Amino acid sequence: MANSVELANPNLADMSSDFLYHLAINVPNTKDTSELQKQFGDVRVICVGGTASRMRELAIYLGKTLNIPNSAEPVDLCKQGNRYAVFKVGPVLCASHGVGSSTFSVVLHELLKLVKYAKCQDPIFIRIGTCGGVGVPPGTVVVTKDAYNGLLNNEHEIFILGERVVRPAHFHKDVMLAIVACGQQSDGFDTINANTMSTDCFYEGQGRIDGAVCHYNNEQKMQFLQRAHAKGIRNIEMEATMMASLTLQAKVKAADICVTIVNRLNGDQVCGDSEGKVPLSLEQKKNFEHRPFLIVGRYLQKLLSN
Ligand code: R2B
Repeated sequence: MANSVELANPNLADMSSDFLYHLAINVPNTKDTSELQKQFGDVRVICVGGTASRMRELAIYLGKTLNIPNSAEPVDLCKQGNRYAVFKVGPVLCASHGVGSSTFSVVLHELLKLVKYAKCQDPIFIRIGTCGGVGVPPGTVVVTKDAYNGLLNNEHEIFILGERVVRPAHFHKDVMLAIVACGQQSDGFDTINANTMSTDCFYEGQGRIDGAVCHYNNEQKMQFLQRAHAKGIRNIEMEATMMASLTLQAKVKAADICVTIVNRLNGDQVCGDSEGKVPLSLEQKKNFEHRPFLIVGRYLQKLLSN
C-alpha cells in the first residue's frame, strides 16, 4: 500500500499556511491543499542535480524516454524564486540544488514539504550528479551505499541549537541495488555501488592541492585518499551525507548516482581545455554527465510501469 509523507516536525500541524520561500510556492491553507495536489499529487520521483541547465536536459531526456506528452519544452515552475529551477515531466520532478549540502538542504527541506502537502505517494528522491573518483576510471557511474563525511566517518554532522548532532547517512538499499542493476555491460562504462565521501569544501576538504590555500603536501594528500579508498569510498562529492541523513529523518526513499569526471588518485584538475593538458575535455564531460541519465531513465521505466 502506498503512503503519503509524514514529516518529523510536529510544528507543521500548527501552521495554517506555509510559503516555500526558495521555491516561491505558496501553500495558503495547509488543511486544504487540493490545488497543490492537482499540480503535484502525481509525482513519484524527484530527481535533483547541481545545475538548472542539466536538470532541464534531464527533464527533456526523461520526457522522451518515458513517452510523456508535451515534454519537449519544460518550463521552470520556480523561476519566481530566483534560486532553484524545478521542471515537471509527468510523474517526475527535476530540480536543481546548487553546489554543496548547505544550498541543497534548503531546497530539500522545501521539496519534502511540497511532496507532503501535495500528498504524493511514496516519493523517491534521486540525486544525479558529477563527482571525483577514487581509484576508478573517469566515466564510472557510482551509486552510493554509505555516505562518509570529511573525517571519513559514515555519519552526517550538523549543528542544531548550538549542539553538534550526528545522524546516520546511508541510502535505501533496495533502491540503490535496483539502480545499479540498470547498468549493462554493453553501456561501455561501469555502474557500481560503493561508498561516497561528501565534503563541505571542494578544495582542501577533498584533499586537493590546487586550491587558493593548501598547507599539506602531495604525499599527505595521497595518504588521505588511500585511507578513503580503504573504506570502500570510490567517489567524492559534496551532498551525499546531508541528503542521506535528511531523507532518512523524513522517512523517504533516496539514492545518489554520480558519474566520476576525474580519478583523484591521478590528479586534481577536472577538465577545461581541449589541448589535452587535463584528462577530460568539456565535450567528454558533457558526454559523461549523460551516463547517469541513461541509468536513471531505465530505472524509472521499470519503476513507473509497476
Ligand atoms: C560535484 O560537483 C560539484 C562541485 O563541482 C558539487 O556539487 C559536487 O558534489
